[in-house]
Amino acid sequence: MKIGIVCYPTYGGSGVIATELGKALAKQGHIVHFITYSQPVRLDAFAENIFYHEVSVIDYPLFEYPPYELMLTGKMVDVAKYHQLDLLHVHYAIPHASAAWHARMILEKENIRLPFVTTLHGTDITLLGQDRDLEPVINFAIDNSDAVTCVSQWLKKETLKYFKVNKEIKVIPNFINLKNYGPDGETQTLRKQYVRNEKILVHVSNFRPVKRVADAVRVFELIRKKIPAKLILVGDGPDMPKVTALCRALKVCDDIIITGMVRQVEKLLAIGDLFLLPSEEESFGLAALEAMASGVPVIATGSGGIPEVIEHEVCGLLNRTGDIAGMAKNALHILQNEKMLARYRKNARKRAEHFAAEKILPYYFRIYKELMDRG
Ligand code: GMT
Repeated sequence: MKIGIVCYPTYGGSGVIATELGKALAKQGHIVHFITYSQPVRLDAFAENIFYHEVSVIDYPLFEYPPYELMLTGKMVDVAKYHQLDLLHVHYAIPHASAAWHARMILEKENIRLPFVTTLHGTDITLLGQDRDLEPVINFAIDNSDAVTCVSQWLKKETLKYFKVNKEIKVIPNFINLKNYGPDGETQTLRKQYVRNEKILVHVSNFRPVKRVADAVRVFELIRKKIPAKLILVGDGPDMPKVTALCRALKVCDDIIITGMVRQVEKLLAIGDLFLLPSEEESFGLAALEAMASGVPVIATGSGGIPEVIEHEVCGLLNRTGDIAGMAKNALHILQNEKMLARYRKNARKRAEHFAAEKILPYYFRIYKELMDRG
């Protein structure tokens, strides 16, 4: 098959999933064309059957807002025609599914068939979907996709709550390449660079308000009052100034390591004892799954699709959003008992196995085949 993949290429779970999916398809011998505005961050491996097409946006003085969606549509049409794509898989309804629909219409006029699969990842539904002007556009894009998937049962329910869609939505949870996670020969050396005998807590995100990174800092402050500990904050984003100011105000800067964006997140996860995910809402929480695959239990909020990923009292503990004291108490409950920590670690890795790439990917491949067979 020749497949076009469209995603947000920057740091974020949807880009990671799209990229890993493309790499897995390429490994099976399919030809994969990524169409994005910059090279996806996890597209690190060279393969002769993976191609990357950059969408560049025209800079014309008349355009106060560059027409990205139209440029993307044009690029989809061009790649589909020239490389004879069999189908497109777009991640995010806006603008990707809308652009794919537009591209499909243009190609139809030339008797070229280009079906497309849309995967909903969360914020396109939960945040953008609440916008009155975008709602009909998202609704249309979902209903006019050839197949629609989403990453959790919770997200499917939310989609059906906010949109009047008739299209069947299949739930395909996110997946993980287990072999890329967990301690390796360098883990102990790396750990020693950060701590002596302190416990390590890790948080990874894009520091958007929905992630509530400030809560992670406050939870850490309470933990550190009881046990020696360090917090590693990985990532960057709009809330970074607020988070830095809070660290200073709480006088915990000496015990908080802010790494900024890191490509090899798995290296830092492997040295962690506990992962903090205090999000307001997560449709899935891929960062938690990455932690679990590394053998790191998770203290999280039980919001959105998180309970579908983290089994409460098995591989992590869940609290209400904003329950800082509760999250700190639960973290200490695990960290202060070595036997329990070891059990939670083991369970975390085991739970991650439910989401192993080789188990989940066939669901996507089946959808592709169905679309091809419909041809
Ligand atoms: O959470 C973000 O800010 C990024 C966003 C994305 O586009 O990657 O994440 C969404 O998709 C991920 C992959 O499916 C999910 O793991 C995240 O839970 C979801 N984020 C939210 O629902 C807030």
